[in-house]
Amino acid sequence: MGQIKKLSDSEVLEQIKGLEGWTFQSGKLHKAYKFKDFVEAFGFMTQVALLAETMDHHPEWSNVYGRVTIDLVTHDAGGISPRDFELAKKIDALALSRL
Ligand code: H2B
Repeated sequence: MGQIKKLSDSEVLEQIKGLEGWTFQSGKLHKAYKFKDFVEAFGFMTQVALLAETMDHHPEWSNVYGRVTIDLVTHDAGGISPRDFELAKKIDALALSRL
């Protein structure tokens, strides 16, 4: 696990340009999703949870009714790694599939 590469701030800022709606905040990849109600939000969270488990890469997140706020960081790397970008893209694909 110790071999995961931590990306530099400039690498993060470059790669984040390829994502929609994600920002680099407090050393993490951050995005807030809005769904029409709690059931939609929680259904999305359930899908993300199962995806995260298969990737062995887990989000920091919170939920208030239809809003799901997600922060991605690689604890084992002490910063952002390619795994965070991989998970961010997959979470976006899940969110799109629920619209
Ligand atoms: N998730 C995240 N976001 N960062 C990690 O470093 C991490 C993880 N490490 N999920 C995994 C689990 C590790 O603790 C297990 C043992 O593989």
